[in-house]
Amino acid sequence: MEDSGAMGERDYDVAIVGAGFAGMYLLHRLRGLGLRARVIEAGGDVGGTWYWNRYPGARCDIESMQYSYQFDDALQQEWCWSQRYAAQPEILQYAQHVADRYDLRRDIQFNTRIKSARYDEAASRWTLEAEVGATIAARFCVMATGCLSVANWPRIEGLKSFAGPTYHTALWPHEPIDFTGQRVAVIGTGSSAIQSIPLIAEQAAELFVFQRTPNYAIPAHNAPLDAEYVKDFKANYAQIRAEAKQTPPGIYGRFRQGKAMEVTPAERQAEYERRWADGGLAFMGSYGDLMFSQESNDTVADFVRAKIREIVEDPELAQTLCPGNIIGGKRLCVDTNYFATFNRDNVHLIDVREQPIEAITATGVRAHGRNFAVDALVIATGFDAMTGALTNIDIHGRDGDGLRQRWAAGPSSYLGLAMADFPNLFTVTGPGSPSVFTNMIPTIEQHVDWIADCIAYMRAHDYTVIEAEPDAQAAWWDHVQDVAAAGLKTSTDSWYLGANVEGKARVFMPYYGGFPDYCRKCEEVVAGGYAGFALR
Ligand code: NA7
Repeated sequence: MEDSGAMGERDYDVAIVGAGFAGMYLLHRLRGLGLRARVIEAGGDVGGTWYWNRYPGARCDIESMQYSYQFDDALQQEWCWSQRYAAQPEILQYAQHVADRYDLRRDIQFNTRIKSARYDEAASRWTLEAEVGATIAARFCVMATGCLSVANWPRIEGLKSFAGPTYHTALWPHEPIDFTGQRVAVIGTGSSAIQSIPLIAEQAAELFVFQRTPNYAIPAHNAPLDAEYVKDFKANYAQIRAEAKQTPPGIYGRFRQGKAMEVTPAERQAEYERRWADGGLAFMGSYGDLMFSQESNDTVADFVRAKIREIVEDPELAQTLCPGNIIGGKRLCVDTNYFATFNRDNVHLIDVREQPIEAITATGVRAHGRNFAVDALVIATGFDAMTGALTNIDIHGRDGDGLRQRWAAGPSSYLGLAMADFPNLFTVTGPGSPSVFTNMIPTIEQHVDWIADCIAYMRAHDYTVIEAEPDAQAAWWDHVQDVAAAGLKTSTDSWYLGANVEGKARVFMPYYGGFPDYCRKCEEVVAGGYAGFALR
């Protein structure tokens, strides 16, 4: 693929935004094709969401042996995970190891946040402009900007007036924060709060947890990895990875197809007990219909509520911690000592469901008519998920229409990979991709391979422009909505629906049809000569 050279060193075949797991692997693949690619990254190093999310207890909820690249067997054989679920520092070290091993950093520009991307139709090129300094141009632009990368700040009066330090879990400082002897408030009880609260509680003098919606959490039973288990896993990696690709979440594990109501209550109880003892997200793999039948879902939700009542000593407190909505509507959490933490004398739960937080004051959080005085504020209110990182950039396609305007009433995308009227622009795990319902790294690899293969195909066939066709995009998006509506997922307010961000359109964004069906569709598109895409 030729380069015009008009912009000298700043003109590339492919501009990649983001140096998380997607951007890193894409750079590696494109180099292998002999293409000139440049990655622009807002952070100071690689790692994406794992670079920013450094709050205490930050940990992946997918087991380490599977939350890793598989594109190079030597890499997966040599890397040694220490625990069943790796903590953020170890995942970041892994990302850094990959950057070193493949010498990626020489083509990554760090500390540079892209503010706009514009397509010039006459030149068939994208121009990307950074907030400060750099402008680069490239034939293709790939947004490898992640699904959970833009912090969501709550709109609470007086948030900026707090005199002490305010920490957002998604933008945690790089130096360790010591809460010893402090009074701390945590706002939110999603995954980030559930992971950090037990550790903050061990340090803080008093911890006030402001809960709007209680969440389900399954114990992680995290532990150091057994050497024999790792050896065996590594010896069978290829087989395990292949089997994982055949399961809906793309995760190797026990996912049963049967219906919960087809077995006796005693059998169900035994199955849930076994899975509770095993721990982790595979808990929801007990039966195939848990996310499709209210009756089945009730059985598993009741089971978890009973566990919460067993763990939490004060019955009234336990009741406040028991979620009432379906289990799995919001993303299920995986915890270590979360519910037990509420048995501590220094931990206080404030239910702000009926009476929302009134304001943040200079000295604390005002709720229920009183001021909870604290020394530090932890905001654990999540992300502008799936679309935030894309709409934060002013992206303009062929006819100058901006993505922000296009998506004002909700996103639409062909396969989560490309959008009509945005030629030569790809997204990795964009809306409409199975992304967050799957093991992200293998899904990222699949998307990156698809994009790299597509660019190679275009080069081989002398095409310079590719663009999703509006009809194909609309059909895929209808399918994404139909699949979601067929189950229980849409019945709960969640970030999958954009419900967590005030003013955001409520549209179900990830594809819930499972990884195998998604991959099949992508393969059919390729086999059909990039069916649903216009190539010029
Ligand atoms: P989440 O899961 O979006 O959780 C955010 C939490 O913050 C949730 O409990 C919210 O309650 C709560 N929240 C948001 N705004 C407020 C206000 N104004 N007052 C009180 N509480 C509020 O974000 P996480 O960072 O924990 O996790 C995101 C994903 O990262 C997670 O699912 C994993 O995939 C990794 P709500 O439920 O909206 O009532």
